[in-house]
Order: sequence, then structure tokens, then C-alpha cells
Amino acid sequence: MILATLLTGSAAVSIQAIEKDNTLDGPPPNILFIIADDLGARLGCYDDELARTPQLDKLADRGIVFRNCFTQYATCGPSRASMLSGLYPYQTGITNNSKKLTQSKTPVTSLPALFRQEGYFTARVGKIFHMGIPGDIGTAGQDDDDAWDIAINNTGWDAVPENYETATRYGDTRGSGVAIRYLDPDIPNEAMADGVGTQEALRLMEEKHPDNTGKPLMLFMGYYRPHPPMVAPKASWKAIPEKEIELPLVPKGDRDDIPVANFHLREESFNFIPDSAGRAYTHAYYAAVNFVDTEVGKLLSGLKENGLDKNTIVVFTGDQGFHLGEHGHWHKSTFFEEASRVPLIIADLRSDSIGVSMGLCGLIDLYPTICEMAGIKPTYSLSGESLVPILNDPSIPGKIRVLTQGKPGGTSIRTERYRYTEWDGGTKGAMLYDLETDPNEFTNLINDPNYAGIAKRLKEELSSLMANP
Ligand SMILES: [Ca+2]
Repeated sequence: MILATLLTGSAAVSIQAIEKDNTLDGPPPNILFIIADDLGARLGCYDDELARTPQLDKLADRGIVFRNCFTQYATCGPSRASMLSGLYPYQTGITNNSKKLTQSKTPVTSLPALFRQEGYFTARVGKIFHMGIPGDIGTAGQDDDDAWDIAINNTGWDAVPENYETATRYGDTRGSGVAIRYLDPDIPNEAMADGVGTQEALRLMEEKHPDNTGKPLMLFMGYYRPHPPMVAPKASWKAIPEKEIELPLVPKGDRDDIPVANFHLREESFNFIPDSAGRAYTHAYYAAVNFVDTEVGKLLSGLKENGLDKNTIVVFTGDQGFHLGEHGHWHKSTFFEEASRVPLIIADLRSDSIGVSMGLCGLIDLYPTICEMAGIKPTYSLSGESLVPILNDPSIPGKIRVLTQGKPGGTSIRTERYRYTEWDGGTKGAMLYDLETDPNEFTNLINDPNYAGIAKRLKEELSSLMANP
């Protein structure tokens, strides 16, 4: 009980002190941090039956799977800036894709920049901080210039406009990084931008091995998929059994009680699209996830081949999820579970700790967690809490509540049972879902008198969380 109280308060420092004894002895661990763009919790190890993700499922068996991890902002740039600064979007002011970390309202040191200062060799391959997909592939995007000893801007076949523009397209609005487009080129994984990235990461594991640099290695690998355009090699399309694709149930009148503010993209092209297009896009998304899974498998083999499989912490996550027809929607950035929940697997290859945590957590918690695991002290007060106690014992409780922000002016808290969301303090709408009785979020209870007390309490908790993290 004491532990649960500490976890929910601003007592991260106390926890670090308490858990210090549990820090494993030995040389500083290497860190392999892998993030896939727009990947929700749609993996085999999250009980997704359509997913074909044997490599990530194997990683899950080797570590702790966090089943209830949420992004702090269901859009690429703000989510990544929050995760890598350890502060909420409202604290940094980074709430759109065009801001760099240097524009933060309060000075921050990103997680890799801190590790670099502390003597790690830090390397980036692909998308870690924000970059527009596909347009910015091959560039540094909104990178943190202080973070890396080496940064690789990998590109490939799927980043060439003449190639991705041949993709089948549904609807006629929006650019290639947003529009519903899909393609199954008969090309090897190695020709894809992400496949090139994997090869670069494997090269870095060898060339920048601690034996060569004299420094522990922190390697960030950012995959561009499954972000649109949904281009994935034909082999990955074949891995997904087409006949098993089922579109989600959308009850009649489902949208009647959902505030319009919850849908960032309201044009026809992204809402209630024909089943044929929906099935193809779903197929494409899962193919892209399978493709990323295969690439992750190569990285994990690379750890072994380079003798890094005993003293490395592997973290795998996504920046936000993606709707595949739930509530009739076919994009991201809503406050529903499909967009806000992300996969998180942490495998500390130094330890034998394995299991599943059902406790709530957020990407905000990664910064303090990785610091504690490596024995590195943050230079300012972080808003997340270390997950090390849960890594040691996944049965202990997680957070009481997780904060997520979003556009336009949306704020939301998720508790174990409820999600409460409001826009501009409720003047532009609000939602309350009881996830215990309504896991699909079909009935907005905000105007239900039986839930008025709960709505009021959650609104107050949300205000207090936004004022004092
Ligand atoms: Ca994203």
C-alpha cells in the first residue's frame, strides 16, 4: 500500500532511493530503444489475433509487457517530445509537430542527450524526434542536435515519391502522410527505408560496440512504419491471412454522443469508408506491423551476434495508436483507446524478470525508468515515475491516473475504470466512458445523472493534474 501511494504521488525520488538496492551490479547497461511510428497495441502479445508479430512476442516473453500504457499526446511530435523530455506537453508547450525541443517553455535535456553527457555513446537511426512521413524521411526532421554522437537519416524505396505515389488511394484529400493509401511492392525488406535503417543499426552495434568506443551504447532505432502511406513488402501482406480480417462493429448512432472535437479529421475520406477500402487498409496496416516485427527480430539477433545480449536493456514502444474503423474512423489523434494506448515492452537482458503488468503507465514514465535502470540521475524534476518497481514485480499496482492531451484543446485522464475527456474545459464537449462495462466506448456517460459524481471528481482530478503534475 505504501508503494502504491508513492507511485501515484510526486515521490519518484523516494522510489529511486528505496529501489537503489535493487540496481544490478556490473558495468553500465547498453540501451536499445525501438519505437514504431503510429503503432497502437496491435501485437500478438497484446492478444491481437490478426497480428503476426512473432519477434515482438518473443521479446515480450523475455521481459515485462505493459498492457495499459498510454501516450501523453496522440500525435507524433508532441508525444515524442514529452516522452524524451520527461515532461507533459503542457509543461514544454510542444503541442504540435513543427516545434523542436529547443523551443520548450522550460529548458530540457532529452534522455539521449543526458546519457551522452553521462558518458554513453548515443546513436540514432530513423525517426526518434518528429519528422514528417514520408516527406522528411532521409532528413533529421525536428531532431535534438545535442542528443547524438552519430545520427543516421536512412531512406529507401518507399520514400521515393514516384514509388509511393503509385499506391492505391481512397479519397482525394490530404497528402501522402495522412491519406488512406496502400501498396504491396514485391521488394525485399532491405530495400525499404526501415530495412536500410535496420542494417545501419546492426552496423552501429558492431562498429560502436563498447569494446571499440570504451563507452556503453545507447542506440535509438525509429521505424517509419506503420505510419501512412501504408507501404509494406508483399511478403508481409502475405503473412496476414486476408480471410481473418474483420472490421470493427460500429453500432447505429454511435457518433450521436461523441463530441465532434474528438475527430481531428472529419472529411469523408477518413470516416465510414467503404468496407472494401477498410479491409485493404487494415490488411496494409497489419502487413506494415509484420514488416516492422521482422526488422526488430534482426536487431535482437544482432545483439546476440555482437555479444550484447547479456548487458542490454531493450525498450519497444509506439508514439500513439491508430483507428482501423473503430467508431467509423480511419486515422489517429482521438482520445479513444485505439489512438491513446501504445505497446510497451521492457526487457532487461541482465535480469530474469518476466511477466505482464496490467497497471496504468504512460510514455512519460520511460525517462525516469531508463535513468534508474542505468543508475543515471536526471538533472531536473521529471513528471513521470520510474517503472522499476513494476519491472521487479509486475503484480504491483501502476498509476492511479494517466494524463493525455490532444488537439484541439483536449485534455483527458484515464483511470483503471474510466476515461474522462474534455475540450476547452468542457465548453467544446466532454466524454466519460466506463471501460469496465463498456470497453468499446460506445456510450458516453457525460450526461448520465448516475455518473455525475464520477464526472465531477474526474474533472477535478484532471484540473489538478494539469496544474501540478
Ligand atoms: Ca506517430
